[in-house]
Amino acid sequence: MDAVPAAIAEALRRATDTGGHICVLTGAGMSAESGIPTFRGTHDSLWSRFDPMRLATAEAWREDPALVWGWYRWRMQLVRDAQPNAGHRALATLAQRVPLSLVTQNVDDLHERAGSLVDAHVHGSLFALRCFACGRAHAGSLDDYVGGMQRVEPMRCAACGDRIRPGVVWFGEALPDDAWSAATDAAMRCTLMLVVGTSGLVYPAAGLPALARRHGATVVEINPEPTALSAEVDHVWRATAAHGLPRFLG
Ligand code: BV8
Ligand code: ZN
Repeated sequence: MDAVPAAIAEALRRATDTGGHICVLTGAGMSAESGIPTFRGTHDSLWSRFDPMRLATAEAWREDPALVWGWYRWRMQLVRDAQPNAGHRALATLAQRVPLSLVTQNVDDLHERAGSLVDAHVHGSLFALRCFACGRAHAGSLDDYVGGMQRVEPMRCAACGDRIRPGVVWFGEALPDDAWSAATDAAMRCTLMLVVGTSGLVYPAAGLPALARRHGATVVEINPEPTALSAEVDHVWRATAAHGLPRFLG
């Protein structure tokens, strides 16, 4: 799993030598080496008995907001305590050398804390809090969550009194227009797409590699495991984000 496979190194060289544009699509595997559990991997988390597919929904929020908010407060704490890994940092460095658009499905801020400019958070951001009812951004401080697995009563909106929710996209919710158009624009413009750490199961985001390919891009998957996308990419590198991405820097 050491050096970048020749065909992939060649695709990167070709893209950069011809003034091409690279689009990087990241998923939860990007943050795995920072200690953030992935959605579908082996959950080493307190919450493995809860299914994110069930909890990350407006229905779960309506049914038991304190349970869902407790889950998000736990995840926010995890991210706050985590550090960007060598993969996050490598992408920030790569973007200083070649034109690069960063599209992430992740709701953490580890790309930003590594110095990247994120062009699209297609599934929103953990820390962008807003009112569930009126949508008003919550600028106030966070509650006094002390960690661990517990129910936490959500804070209340200063304007309408409804509950404050995390600014993430739940299953069944539309992706933010601006993020989605930035993501599709980057996918259609790029000459090379690197798909890092995603199982390729969640749509419409999982359709971005096929969109890039239809517009002439070479698509490379960087993932230690096979995924739903593996059969439709040009090259596969069974490597992890923190091990593989720094090797793109030469
Ligand atoms: C939409 C935010 C329409 C929340 C997330 C029935 C009803 C309703 C909708 C649907 C339905 N059936 C299908 C759908 C569509 C649905 C969907 O795709 N479902 C799938 C699962 C079947 N999609 C939606 O609902 C989307 N919205 O369609 O709206 C609409 C349109 C107009 C108007 C109204 C509605 C919204 C989807 C967004 C859901 N929100 N996150 C939160 O975080 O709590 S998705 C969630 O999964 C995360 O964002 C995550 O990024 C995303 C995808 O998962 P991955 O990133 O791929 O992570 P995963 O754990 O799966 O895989 C990790 C990978 O990393 C693995 O491959 C592993 O091998 C690899 N890895 C591990 N370690 C490493 C590594 N790689 C590299 N290095 C390592 N070290
Ligand atoms: Zn409100």
